[in-house]
Amino acid sequence: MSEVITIGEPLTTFASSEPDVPLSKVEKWHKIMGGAELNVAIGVQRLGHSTQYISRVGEDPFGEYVINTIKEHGVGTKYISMDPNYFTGHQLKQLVTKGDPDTFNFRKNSAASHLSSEVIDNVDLSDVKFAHMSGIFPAISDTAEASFRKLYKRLNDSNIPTTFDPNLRPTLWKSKEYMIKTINELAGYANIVLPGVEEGKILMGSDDPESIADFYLKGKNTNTVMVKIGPAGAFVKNSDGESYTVKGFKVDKVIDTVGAGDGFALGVITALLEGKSIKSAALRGNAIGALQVQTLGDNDGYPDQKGLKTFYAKEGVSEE
Ligand code: KDG
Repeated sequence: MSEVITIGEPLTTFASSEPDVPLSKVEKWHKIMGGAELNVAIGVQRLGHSTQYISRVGEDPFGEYVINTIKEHGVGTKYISMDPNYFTGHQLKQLVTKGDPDTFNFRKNSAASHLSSEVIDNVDLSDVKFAHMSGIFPAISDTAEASFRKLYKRLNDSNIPTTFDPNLRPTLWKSKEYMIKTINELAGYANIVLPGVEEGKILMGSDDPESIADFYLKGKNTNTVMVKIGPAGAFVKNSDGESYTVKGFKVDKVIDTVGAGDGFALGVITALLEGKSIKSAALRGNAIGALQVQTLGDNDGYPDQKGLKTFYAKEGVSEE
């Protein structure tokens, strides 16, 4: 029995230990656990909600590391299999003093890219209250895209609420045109779409939050769009035409921006699971995004319920 389900590729990630060194020149690395959808599952679980993560890893030391780490975080591993024929996806990540880090992926022909759609038939959705879908998994192979679509269809047929984060990774897609067309189609199957302003520019040609929201509100199932506007917070618009901005939090020192968007998604999901308003969900998303950018790992900054309360008290804000 799990409240939240997601599908993705976990990444054994090697983060450089010195800032601003090109990846080819790095000599010392820290091993961390990454993967956007897994980050969401880890954060949801840390806030006290149960999760299942659908994936596939190789029968290799990275695969063992991934499964052990996922178990340590308490995320459900029932739908993670080990494949002896392919390797576990991995990534190099650069530490930077400014902006987003450079990354390099080793995931073409990875085990997750061979996650076949029959696996999806056996997923039990009976107790699932929320699903998180992101634009990374369908990018990694045609097989992954087919599995992703099958899961999405089952979620939609069962009326399970879904969030969709475009999570643009142009180097993983077969072409930019295919990426734009597919992401914009997939967004329409979600109830809540979570694009970033920069993604808006690529996906629909504007970085104006309201235009981005209006564009995604045309989606068949979409009733709410939350456009992430970086440190400024989030612009929210719903299908009744109501819109507002939920302000972000000031961060003194950004260590690494990776995982902030996933932090936003898990904040939204957990707040809604706890019966909070959409405005509070965006507030929690902003809070978790701000906490995450102050840490090095891809998911280390996500709080538990106590940490979240402490942060709100320090900032003088509360949820409704
Ligand atoms: O959103 C965070 C992810 O970017 C990171 O954990 C690694 O999944 C990853 C990716 O594809 O970049």
